[in-house]
Amino acid sequence: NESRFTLDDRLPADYFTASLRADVLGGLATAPRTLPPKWFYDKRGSDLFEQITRLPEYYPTRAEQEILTRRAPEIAALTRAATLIELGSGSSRKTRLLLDALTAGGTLARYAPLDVSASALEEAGEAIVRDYPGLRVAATVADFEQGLALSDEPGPRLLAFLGSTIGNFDAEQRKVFYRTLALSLTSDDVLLLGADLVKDTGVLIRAYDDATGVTAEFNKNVLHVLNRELGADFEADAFEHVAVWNTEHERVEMHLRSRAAQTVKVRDLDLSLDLAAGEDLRTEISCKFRRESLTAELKEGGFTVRHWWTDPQSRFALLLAVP
Ligand code: AVJ
Repeated sequence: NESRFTLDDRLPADYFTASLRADVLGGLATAPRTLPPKWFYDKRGSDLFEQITRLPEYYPTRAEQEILTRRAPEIAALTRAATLIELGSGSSRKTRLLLDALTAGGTLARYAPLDVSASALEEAGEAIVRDYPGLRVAATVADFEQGLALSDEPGPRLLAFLGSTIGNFDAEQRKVFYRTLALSLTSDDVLLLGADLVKDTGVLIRAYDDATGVTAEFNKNVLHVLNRELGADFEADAFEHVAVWNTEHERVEMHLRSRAAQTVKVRDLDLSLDLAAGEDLRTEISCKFRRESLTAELKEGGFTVRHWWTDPQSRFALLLAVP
């Protein structure tokens, strides 16, 4: 099994501290205060996200799974992929639906997950090697925002970017992302993209503000990350978890709202933040999509949408696009 699993760590040794510092200085030091969502996902944050995917209010994971369950055989037949590349693979639970269909189709030789978390890749990779005899797992620890190096994977390659993680990017970041991706793929490769769709605002807000408060814990987890990694002194209880629908940009935003005027110190950055009562830190954007505009932005980014599938309730879309 060992020999079928490789892990290539492409992150520079100081990646976590260096980029976290840059993000905090660039995002938190001045208003409007923002933090990129990637810092939620330490061990505890990843566990909380797993819990979120099982919440009754958080429909995206289940909706995407419904589509994948139904369409995986078609995706395997259409792509005949030799390599499945997955960006931001995390626990790889939904991936198994694709792996099952692609191994049944007899084309798949390699699974290449890419994630910033080495531990998530190790855990998922080892389980997959165990459960799929004959499959090679070539995992890469990398931040796909820094570009992709997909060079030596056998084709045709199916590149999966699931879970509507694309929604964490604003329109400008998505444009750069599509173009970078289009340049790394060849004409027999395909992109499989999961995207959450615009729907009733109440349904959207509840998905990000659940009754049991798991999402609030997840949101506040980023404060624990900053306390631990940068010696900050955030008090989680001094902030309120807020989910907001941004009508102009058609996105849900998660904010942490300062309950009172307070000063927070970030020791390792020599930074002192004066927060007003009611002032928000924006910790995540989760863009919601429409078929026409998503198809158009992909086109502009170098991709033609070939298939568009939704769950029966049209909450979520899975699409196949070619460069
Ligand atoms: C993993 C980024 C797709 O935006 O829905 C879940 C993360 N945040 N609940 C999303 C998340 C709050 C999730 N993504």
